[in-house]
Amino acid sequence: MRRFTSVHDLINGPGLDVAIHDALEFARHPWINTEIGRRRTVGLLFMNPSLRTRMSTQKAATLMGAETIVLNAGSDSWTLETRDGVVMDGSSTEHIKEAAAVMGAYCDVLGLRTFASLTDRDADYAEDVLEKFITHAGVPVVSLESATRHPLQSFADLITIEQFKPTPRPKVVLTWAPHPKALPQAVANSFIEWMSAANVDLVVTHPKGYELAPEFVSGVAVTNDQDEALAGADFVYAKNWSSYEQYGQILSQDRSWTVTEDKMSLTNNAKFMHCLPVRRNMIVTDGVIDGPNSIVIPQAANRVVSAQTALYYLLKGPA
Ligand code: AN0
Ligand code: CP
Repeated sequence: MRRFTSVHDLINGPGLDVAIHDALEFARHPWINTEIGRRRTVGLLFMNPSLRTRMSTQKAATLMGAETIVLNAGSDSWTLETRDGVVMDGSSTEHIKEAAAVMGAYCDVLGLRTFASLTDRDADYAEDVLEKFITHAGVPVVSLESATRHPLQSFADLITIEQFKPTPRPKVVLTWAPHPKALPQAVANSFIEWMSAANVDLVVTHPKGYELAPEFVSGVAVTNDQDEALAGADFVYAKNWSSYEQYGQILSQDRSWTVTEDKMSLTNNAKFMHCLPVRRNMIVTDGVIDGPNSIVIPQAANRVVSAQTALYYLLKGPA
């Protein structure tokens, strides 16, 4: 595999079922393959903050025997320009083209985290920054969250659902929840994309105005009635996102969408999931996230597993 940027890289590569099988094997036996990364280097470039992605991807590389080099653009490396053809007379010191090529000269696999601009929808949905990075890196690239997707998160989410599902085809509900700042649609888009490829019954619910991009939701059950969506759910996945139509805007912070104990009582004793970081008592009440059905910590722990599986395929090379 040359890139891990969406579920399609697994579907067109090793196959999603094989990848889930391999991931569950890594979850049970983390040290099963310490040779594949030996004498190889994984470079991770962060253009945005991170706790989980940063630590879990480093940990995953260590489990495979690889070294890691981690850079935060703009603090421990130069500020990066990502637009083409601009006169670089502003605050950015280096272009992503040279940065990617140089990192590719030092490393065997590269990772990039870059959020959506939330101002230029066309550039965000063309994955302008990630695609430039891939073009110039010259080595396999793993997305550490891009403008429109977060594949390592969604893969970890799927692994978690596989581990906790009470029936072969569980009902999974993705619900929008309020947040004080404008967030990308990436986690929601990506979750929908992975769940659509998996053996689950997916329902998406959000207030009017928070419709996601047609390329992600076409054919998916979507309702503006959160209570109706939650009925009979086996998993409740909460996430905030800003508007796609009024791109990057916060249209509401309606707290009636917060996931509460009352909301959870509508479900089939559902497990609660969130990618973290989470705003308590905005997205979800303390009672739910601290309660016995919250699986946010095992979910976050599975970030090591998803990263390990993805790095395994990237280090293995084409096939
Ligand atoms: C980011 C987002 O919503 O995409 C990263 C989540 C993994 N969240 C925040 O910035 C709070
Ligand atoms: N879930 C997730 O990607 O978290 P970080 O932003 O902390 O990496």
